[in-house]
Amino acid sequence: MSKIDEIAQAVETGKSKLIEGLVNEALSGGEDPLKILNDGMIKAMGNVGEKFQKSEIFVPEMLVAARTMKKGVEVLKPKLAAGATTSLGKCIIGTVHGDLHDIGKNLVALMIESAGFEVIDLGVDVTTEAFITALKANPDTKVVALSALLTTTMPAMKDTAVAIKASGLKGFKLIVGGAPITEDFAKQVGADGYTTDAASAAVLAKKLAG
Ligand code: B1M
Repeated sequence: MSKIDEIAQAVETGKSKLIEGLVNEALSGGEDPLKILNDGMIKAMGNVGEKFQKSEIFVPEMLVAARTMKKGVEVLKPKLAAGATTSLGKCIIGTVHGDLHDIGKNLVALMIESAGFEVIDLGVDVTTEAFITALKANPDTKVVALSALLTTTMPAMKDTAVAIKASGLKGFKLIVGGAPITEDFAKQVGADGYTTDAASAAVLAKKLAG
C-alpha cells in the first residue's frame, strides 16, 4: 500500500494517533503536500461521507475521521502556506449559521492566507449579524467568503449574502462555496464569485481584490 493510501485509510478509519507520523513520512519521502491533501485526506473524507449516507457509519465515526484529517492538515499547513505574506488586504471568512462543518472552510482560509490576505476567521455557525459586525469593524476588508456544507444551510447562506449586499457596506467582494453550492445559486444570492475548491478560491479572491 502506498503512503498516500495509508493516509487515506487512517483518515477514513479515524486513526488520529497515526496520522501525524504518516503525513511526516510521506513528506520526507518526497510526496507533494497537495497530493497528500487531495488524494489522501480529501478523498478519504469523500468515502466517509458515502459510508455515512449508506448508514454504514454514523456521526461519531464521521467526527473521528474529521479529527484525524484536522491533525493531518496541521502537519501539512506549513508546506501548503509557504510564502504567505499579508499585503493583499483582509478577508473575512466563516461557515454560515446552522452549519458546523469547518474542514473545507479552514482549507479555503489557509489557501487565501497563503495567497497574501490577512484572514479573519469567524469560525462555524456564524450568524448574519456576526458577519456584518466583523465587516463594520474591518472597513478595509477586500473579500468576504461564505462556506456551507449542508443543503439545509443554503438558505442561511442566501440570507447572509443578501443582508451583506443590502447593508450598504462597500469596498469588498463576496465569494461563496462548499459542496452543495452551485454557480447558479451563487448568482441567485448575489455573490461576486464562486469556486469549488480551496486552491481556486484563493485564485478568485486575488483576482477579485486586485
Ligand atoms: Co457532515 N454531512 N453532517 N459532518 N459531513 C456531510 C456534508 C454530508 C454530505 C454527508 C453525507 O450524507 N454524505 C451530509 C450533508 C448532506 C446534505 O446536506 N446534502 C452531512 C450531514 C447530513 C451532517 C449532519 C446533519 C449529520 C447528523 O447529525 N445527522 C450533521 C450536521 C451538523 C451541522 O453542521 N449542523 C453533520 C455533522 C458532521 C460532523 C460534525 C460529524 C463532521 C464535521 C466536522 C468538522 O467539519 N469539524 C462531518 C463531516 C466530517 C462530514 C463529511 C463526511 C466530510 C466533510 C469534509 O470535511 N470534507 C461530509 C461528506 C463529504 O463531504 N463527502 C459530510 C472534506 C473537505 C475538505 O471538503 O468541506 O467539501 P469540503 O470543502 C471543500 C469544498 O467544498 C470547497 O473547498 C473545500 C476544499 O477544497 N469549499 C469552498 C468549502 N467551502 C468553500 C468556500 C468557498 C469556496 C470553496 O468560497 C468561499
